[in-house]
This record gives sequence, structure tokens and C-alpha cells, in this order.
Amino acid sequence: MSDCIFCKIAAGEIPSKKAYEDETVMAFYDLEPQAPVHVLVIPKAHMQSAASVTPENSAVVAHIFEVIARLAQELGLKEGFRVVTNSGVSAGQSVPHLHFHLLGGRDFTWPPG
Ligand code: DGP
Repeated sequence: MSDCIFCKIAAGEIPSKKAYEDETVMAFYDLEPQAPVHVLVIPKAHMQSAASVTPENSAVVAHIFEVIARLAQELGLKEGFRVVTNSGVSAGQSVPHLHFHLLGGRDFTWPPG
């Protein structure tokens, strides 16, 4: 999508601090970190949110979770980590391109706010 900031980051048109990249997935550090480690993991192909996942496109979501497990290990999140995806405005989604927040390096409370 031409006006999507995460599509532009995936295409290298907007700079980001990259944590991982392959053909279908990219991970980069969040601009507004909410934890000592805060990485966003996205599919390169545009999908609006978790509500857009279908049998036809869900393979990339499984791959994203493989990447998250690898990143959690590489980034030393031995004590645990949290994965969050906000879907829709009332859930707090501000960028309408599917993304998973990988958060770690501190303790988290439950339920989230
Ligand atoms: P959400 O609110 O769940 O849609 O999360 C969007 C996140 O994206 C938010 O934590 C801030 C981050 N973000 C927004 N614009 C940029 C950007 O241009 N670069 C980076 N690295 N992060 C961004």
C-alpha cells in the first residue's frame, strides 16, 4: 500500500533499526519503546491487522512466530517476553499494517490496560 508507513519501512523507503529480515518478514525496533526490548515484527506484504488473517495468508503469521522465538533468544529474553498485536482502533492499533510487538527486559502485569 503506497501510503502505509510499515510498507515503506519494509521497502527500505523509511529508515528503521532492523533486528531481522528475510523475504517475507521484517523486524525493527519500535520508535516509542515500552520496554527495554521492543521490536515490531511485520509481514512485508500488506495485511491490515489480525482480523485480516485467512487460510490463504496465515503461513506468514506462523513464520512471524518462528522469527519471534529466534529474536527472543538472540535478544536474551530468557526470563520471558510478551507478544502483542492490537487489532482495530479500540484495541489501540495506530498503524493499519499487521504487526506484533515483541516486548521484554522487564516484568509485565496482567490483564493489560
Ligand atoms: P500500534 O499502536 O499497536 O499500532 O503500534 C504501532 C507502533 O509503531 C507504535 O508502538 C509506534 C511504532 N511506530 C510508528 N511509526 C513508526 C516508525 O516510523 N518507525 C518505527 N520504528 N516505529 C514506528
